[in-house]
Amino acid sequence: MRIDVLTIFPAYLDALDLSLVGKARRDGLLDLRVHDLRDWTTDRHRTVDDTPFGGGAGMVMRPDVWGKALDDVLGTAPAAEVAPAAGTARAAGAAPAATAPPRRVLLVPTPSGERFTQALAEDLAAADQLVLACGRYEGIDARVAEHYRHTGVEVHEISLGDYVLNGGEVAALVVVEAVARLLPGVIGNPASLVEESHGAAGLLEYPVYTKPPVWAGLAVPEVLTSGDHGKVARWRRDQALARTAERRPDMVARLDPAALDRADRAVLGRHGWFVPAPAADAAPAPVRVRVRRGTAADAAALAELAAATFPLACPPHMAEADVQAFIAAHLTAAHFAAYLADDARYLVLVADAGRAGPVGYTLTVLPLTAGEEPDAADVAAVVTARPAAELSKVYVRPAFQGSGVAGALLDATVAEAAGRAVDDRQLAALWLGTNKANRRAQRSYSRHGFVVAGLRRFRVGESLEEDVVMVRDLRPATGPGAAPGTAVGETTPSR
Ligand code: JDH
Repeated sequence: MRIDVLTIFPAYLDALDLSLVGKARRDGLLDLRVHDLRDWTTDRHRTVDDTPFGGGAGMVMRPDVWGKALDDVLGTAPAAEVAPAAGTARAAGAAPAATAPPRRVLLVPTPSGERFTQALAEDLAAADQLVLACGRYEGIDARVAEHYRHTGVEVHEISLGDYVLNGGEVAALVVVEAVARLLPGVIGNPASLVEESHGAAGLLEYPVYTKPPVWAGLAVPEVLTSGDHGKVARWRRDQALARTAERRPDMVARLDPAALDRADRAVLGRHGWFVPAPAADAAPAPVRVRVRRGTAADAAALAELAAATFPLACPPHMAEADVQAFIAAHLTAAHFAAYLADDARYLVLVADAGRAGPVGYTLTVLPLTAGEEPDAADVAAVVTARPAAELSKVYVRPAFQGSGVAGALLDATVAEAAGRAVDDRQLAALWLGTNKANRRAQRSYSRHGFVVAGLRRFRVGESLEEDVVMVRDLRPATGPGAAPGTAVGETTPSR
């Protein structure tokens, strides 16, 4: 590959004699030529800039100087087109030449360019010639890029990122280094390139470690010295997912859910990212969902969510009229406004998907005094810990059922409830009633520390329903047999 760099500061690119790029040049894999733009000036002061038309601060680089320089290095000088070299003109009807014309690309770094990415570097690595036009001052007269585009040259105005540099030279260094390492023979061990492109696609890299095994009091994570390759691979993927979730939400939102297994989804869920079920109109992508306390402003949206979700959770024998009557009697915006206004009695947590609005909520009914009985006598009989609060509703929009949002809501509700006191007594238990036939719900609650305590019977319209009562102990566990979800027994950092 040939790369030409045009600049008024050729010495800026001296670094390209070093390291991998320097070796590629010496090995003849890369023909890199750095030119002084002033060599194409004709005046005594070797002027490359002038004042901006329309006024404003600073100076702009003249297009005429750039035009002469670029025509020379691109080989697009008008004379070459009018008079092709003897013997190159093709007779009419002759077969096209077997070799494609060389692909020449003009790259113009500018703060207003398209982001320079690995994808563009990979594309550029297949070109025959790159020409980098490094501007200074306020940049290059806009007609330069326009003219070469019209001439049929492939032109990319590129930017390294959203910060302001003084000129295009640093971008030229970046482009040369990013492209050169992709050229065949430049990297000694091409396996690392293969790993790069087939590794955890779309994720940040996992952290890496070497000797000594303990440094500055910090131990290398034990799994890396365990010799268990399966565990190492899973740990590295967990780390890559966690880092990406923490540092690059833009990358998480672009992940392909088809490439995410259960363990991946669990890691993302712990960082607040959930994959909804595919919708008719859109391929699913991970969505950021934050669990927060409800406010008065949530009343209407929660009522809508409850009305849309409640019927789906009802047993099939329940009459539609009974279902609708229940919604009208318990799940209107006015009901939610009342819950949200009374935070001594009700705890409302909302799973908030940002612009998509609430995708789930929990409603917990708190006792007002430590001795207060839970709402039904048969429940009081099975829930012996006091004071106890009732986890009355866990509603999740169908698209997010199975995504882990319910689990995140449950964890947050348990954590909030565990922090509550009634009459100066810590809440001791969270209980709930769930339909006896709904095994899936019961499994989900037991995964979050709820244990079956007994049964309760109640009416919905004409039908007699039976619920399983499950209880989650909120008292801090002691010792290694601690209940799941408590802080006790959680891993601590090695320092
Ligand atoms: C090429 C000259 C300096 C500085 C005007 C722009 C306010 C225009 N990622 C990148 N950042 N900067 C460059 C870059 C900078 C360059 C040149 C590339 C040639 N300059 C220059 C300031 C302005 N300024 C920002 N606005 C917010 C107005 C040019 C770059 C790359 N690649």
